[in-house]
Amino acid sequence: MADPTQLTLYYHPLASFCHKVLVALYENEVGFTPHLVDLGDPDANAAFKRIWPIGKFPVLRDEARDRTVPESSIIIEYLAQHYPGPVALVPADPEQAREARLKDRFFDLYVQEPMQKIVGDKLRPDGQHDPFGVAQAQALLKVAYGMLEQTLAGRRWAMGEAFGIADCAAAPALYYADLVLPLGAEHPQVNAYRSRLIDRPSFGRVLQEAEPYFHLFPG
Ligand SMILES: N[C@@H](CCC(=O)N[C@@H](CS)C(=O)NCC(=O)O)C(=O)O
Repeated sequence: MADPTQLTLYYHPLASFCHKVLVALYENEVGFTPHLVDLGDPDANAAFKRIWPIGKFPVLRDEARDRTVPESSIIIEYLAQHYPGPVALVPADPEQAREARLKDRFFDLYVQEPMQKIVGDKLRPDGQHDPFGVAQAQALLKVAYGMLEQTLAGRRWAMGEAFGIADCAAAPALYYADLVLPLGAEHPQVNAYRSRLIDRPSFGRVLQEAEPYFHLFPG
């Protein structure tokens, strides 16, 4: 297990892209120090932007290697490379690895990002909403749901029997997407996959830790 003092995760317990990395950390029981960033606090916000000026979390800081690693997929690649465990987050086989990365991108770009757009719009002040953008996001999510309904048929996890990076991405993406655009009865495969993700102990722990903050989730 990694020395928890050498890895610091800048994150927020409610943030879906942070959930993705937390699942990866918990899967392999990698020790780390959680650093909760309150972006609403000007000092904390400024301090975080000195680490990663883009200002989006998660960001992993590895003191042992003197590396600052932003972007959830890159963090998971980094963990797979430097802090491996029983769960191979990225498959060893290059063809399988490419496929897993595509699925990771799919969940980020076509499920999580449209979900964020819909949620983000609820947080906008009156007069600043973007109904056209929200409708586009809903349409994209529906296409993604339909594609997943096909690709998940007969699979326990995104890549088959082995849990990995794509499932880390899928867990928060589908958890929240269903809240803003319900999967409904027409997506039984995706619904069942989402339930399996929620039952996975690593994601269950993430949801439990997010519980005290759920009242901040709009709607
Ligand atoms: N591409 C980034 C996206 C990260 C992201 O969007 N993080 C959200 C939280 S889930 C965030 O930091 N939002 C705060 C903001 O945009 O101000 C990743 O994969 O890590």
